[in-house]
Amino acid sequence: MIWNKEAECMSREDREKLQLERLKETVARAYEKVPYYRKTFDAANIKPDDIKSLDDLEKLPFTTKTDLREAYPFGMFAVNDEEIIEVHTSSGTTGKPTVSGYTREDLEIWGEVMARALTMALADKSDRIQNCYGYGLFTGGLGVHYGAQKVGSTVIPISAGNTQRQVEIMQDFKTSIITCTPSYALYLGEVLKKQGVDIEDLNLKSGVFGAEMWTEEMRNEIENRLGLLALNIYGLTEIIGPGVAQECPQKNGLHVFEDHFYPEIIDSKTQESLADGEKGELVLTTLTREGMPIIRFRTKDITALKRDKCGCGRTLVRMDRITGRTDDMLKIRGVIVFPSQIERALLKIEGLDPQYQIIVTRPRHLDELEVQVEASPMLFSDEVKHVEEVKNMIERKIHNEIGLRVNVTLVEPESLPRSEGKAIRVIDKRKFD
Ligand code: DLL
Repeated sequence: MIWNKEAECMSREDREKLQLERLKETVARAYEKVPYYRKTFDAANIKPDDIKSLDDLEKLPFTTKTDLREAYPFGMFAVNDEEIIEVHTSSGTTGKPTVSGYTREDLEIWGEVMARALTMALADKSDRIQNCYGYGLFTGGLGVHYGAQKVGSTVIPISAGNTQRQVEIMQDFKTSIITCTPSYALYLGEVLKKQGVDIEDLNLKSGVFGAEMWTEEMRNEIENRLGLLALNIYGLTEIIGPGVAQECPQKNGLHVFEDHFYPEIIDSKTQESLADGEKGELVLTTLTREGMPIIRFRTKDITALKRDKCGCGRTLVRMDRITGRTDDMLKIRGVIVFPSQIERALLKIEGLDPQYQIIVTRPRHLDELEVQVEASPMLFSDEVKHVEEVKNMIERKIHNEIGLRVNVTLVEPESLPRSEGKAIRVIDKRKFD
């Protein structure tokens, strides 16, 4: 089943015509309504009328997460407040998040692309979709929700967490499609096994997993454990949320909904465009967004585009699964964490020499974050005398900063590796390549 055959299967020529038309409108509106774009276009000496072909997009300046943060909270909106009917933020827990604002039409489009994504993952009216992405400011929960309702499936808005309840609902409601992060899917599989649940007794058909990096090996594990077809969904708050791209059952890359989001791949060092098939940083431009048009957003996600024919019949360009980032952003249990946030927390602690190392592991399929800190004698003040107290205090400070629990290990002074160049602060033992 294809949700929107016309949009998903049109010829490349027709689609490019549509993209150009929409690009021109977007650029003109951004320039007219958003001071940030006016400023950057003027600085680059570009006027909206200079965009005459899709290749001209390259002339436009990039937009970064920092630019969006500087416009916090609503500086990137291109419409009056009255027209914005919903907001979401990126999933980091502290620091200024990036805000995304939606008009009624934007929510309509979000529902449309999510309906396409879910249909690609075999959803129809007869399905019960257990949506275990978090509801709230995170885009995962409501994004899937809008798409599921558009398709007409029954959405079970259970949100994240409470694994026991997830298992019960999955059994009692005969859930046929599950949506969550891939690491949570693996964990669910483990819990099912432990509880002796036979997957033959479940009704699972497919799963729509994303919001963090995962691998082919993880796909195999999830499919075996849950007895379903595991497909990859990609998206980001700044652009719309989930529903920028989705894998079809051919499992040969994620179809980008390019009539709404225009993808480019650049070399992140030279910022030059790369050809199809070449691996680089994904850059996205919204083509239909009203509330917050985004031009040439540097996602920092690494992938490549391919345009060869897909067996499913869709002509939408495909992107490879994300294999890395150009920065040090980590996603821990679906939440964005930058090592600098941990450093900031450590620097607030008196007497602490900020020699630290962050170790990310995935024991039993859920991310764990360990922070090793050198235990200098200075840390032990009159009030805190014991190792356990110091450890708890540091864990609390980090928790306040990033909103996640971490394990702090105090190690001998001067025992962490010193580096002569760039310090290696993060050891990510999860494998994504
Ligand atoms: O994670 C939106 C989403 C929700 C996508 C549910 C899929 C499912 P943010 O919290 O803003 O939005 O994080 C966006 O997450 O730039 C990638 O680095 C990473 N990411 C998202 N999907 C994937 C994926 C949501 N399928 C950031 N594979 C992005 C790898 C992903 N990384």
